Amino acid sequence: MTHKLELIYFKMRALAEAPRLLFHYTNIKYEDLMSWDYYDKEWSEVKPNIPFKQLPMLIIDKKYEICQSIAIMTFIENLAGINITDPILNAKANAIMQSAQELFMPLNPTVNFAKGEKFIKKKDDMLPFLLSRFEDLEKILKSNDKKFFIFDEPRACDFVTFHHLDLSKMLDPSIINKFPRLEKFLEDMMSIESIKSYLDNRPKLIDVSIEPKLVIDGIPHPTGVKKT
Ligand SMILES: N[C@@H](CCC(=O)N[C@@H](CS)C(=O)NCC(=O)O)C(=O)O
Repeated sequence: MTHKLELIYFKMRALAEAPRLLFHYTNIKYEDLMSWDYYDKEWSEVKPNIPFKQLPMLIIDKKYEICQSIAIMTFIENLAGINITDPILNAKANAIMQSAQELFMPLNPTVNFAKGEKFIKKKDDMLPFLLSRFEDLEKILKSNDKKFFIFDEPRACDFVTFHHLDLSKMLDPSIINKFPRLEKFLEDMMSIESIKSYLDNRPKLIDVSIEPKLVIDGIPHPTGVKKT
């Protein structure tokens, strides 16, 4: 059965990225919409009526509103029929996905919004956590003989991890350089044609740490929750 799928988000490279990557990888059609384009209202007016008052949210068949990016990832995996059926591997994948997702704060807001001295301070403050979590992730990849975290083909946990590791390059490219197995993981993900094509065509995030903007249809827009 084909569903109408609408992914609602803002102008930032953050929690909608893994769902977008997984939609492209699984070749599931969806519409990508800014909150103000979907609701024709400012975010402050929309927010109180969203189930968990934050985005991304996936609207299914104009009827079901699914918040929480991890819930959206699990839904896409189920819809595509690539969910991990072995209970132990499934639990392992969930632990990886949640551990990668914990990198969200403060990595994503810093890369998307912080400027100047604040950017540098936030980067320095989060560095020990990033190094420790990257080390954990690298250890898991090294301990199995698979290309990705669970199988030789990526699953939801790989896309969530990919997003945060990839974003860390915009915080400081030298962090990931310390982890060759994670770099290989990024390379392997980026060499998948559907992923490469998504990455090549997505809005570019520019002027990070100065005045971050997303280049949408050739026009640079300040990152944020407001229509520009
Ligand atoms: N745990 C949630 C976090 C969602 C979240 O933090 N969304 C932010 C953008 S990345 C948001 O909606 N910010 C606007 C607001 O809180 O008003 C998820 O994984 O989806």
